[in-house]
Amino acid sequence: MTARASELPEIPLIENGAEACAVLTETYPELAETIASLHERGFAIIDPKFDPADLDAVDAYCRTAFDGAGRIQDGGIQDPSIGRLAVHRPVLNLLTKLYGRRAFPFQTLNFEFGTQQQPHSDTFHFDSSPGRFMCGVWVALEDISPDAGPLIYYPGSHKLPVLRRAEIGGEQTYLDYEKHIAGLIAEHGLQPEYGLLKRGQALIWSANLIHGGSRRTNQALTRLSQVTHYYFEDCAYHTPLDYDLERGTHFIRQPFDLSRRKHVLSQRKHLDEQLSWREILAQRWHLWRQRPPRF
Ligand SMILES: O=C(O)CCC(=O)C(=O)O
Repeated sequence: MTARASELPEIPLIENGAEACAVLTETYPELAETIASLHERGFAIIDPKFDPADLDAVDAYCRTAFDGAGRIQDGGIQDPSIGRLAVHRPVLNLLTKLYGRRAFPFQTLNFEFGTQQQPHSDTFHFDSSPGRFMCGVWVALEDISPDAGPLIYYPGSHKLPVLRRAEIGGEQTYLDYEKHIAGLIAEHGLQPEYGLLKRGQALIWSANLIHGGSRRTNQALTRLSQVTHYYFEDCAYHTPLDYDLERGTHFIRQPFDLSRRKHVLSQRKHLDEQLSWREILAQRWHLWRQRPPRF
């Protein structure tokens, strides 16, 4: 989809109230279930019909490449099948329809075991202006056992306000953030659900959905999975965790679009504050040095 910047929605269509979702459902009746689930509950389980040969190839690559670490970031650089899952056209098309802006993948993570990661929202790691133009797609590379520490998520939590770094007390470290999220779960009585997906199924989560990795009750069980994080075109991209509290300035990202294999510049028009060119160049230099090699 190509649209003029002025025609792009300021709020993801899927997050813009019941009326926008009714229009989406009318336009794409075949997506009615996905639209309803993502809108109401903040996640949707889909079958993207990945090529089984790609699933086998990712599986085979990861089993040898984990090498004790159990986690591979941006593995598409070494293994094209990981990249192919990330740029799978039906997923890109679906996200583009649901959000109203072109979706692009900018990071992959592959896991061997359940992560047991504390509940969090991706908005604290990868935010955008306008807000909520980010989502994760979690792919099961094998049938997930309840004892393998499946993905845990809290339906409806995506509707909570996006937590700003300045709102978190204490030393404002990541630990304080996790405590704050645990407090929100208790305060709102949020009830968890678990991602017991079958191999090849995927779960889309909204940027603000609280999720993490549940406890592994059987340490021997693997939980092979790939998470791809997606942003959407023509936004400013930033990392709230690195927000400069003293100066009130964002840490601007320059994400690497895996589908077009190039960096995407943040659109400064979407930012309230004006960073000096010196700061922007320093941030770009920092990100350029971390850039993934071309694959
Ligand atoms: O796979 C998991 O257990 C959690 C992954 C996750 O939280 C993330 O990638 O944001």
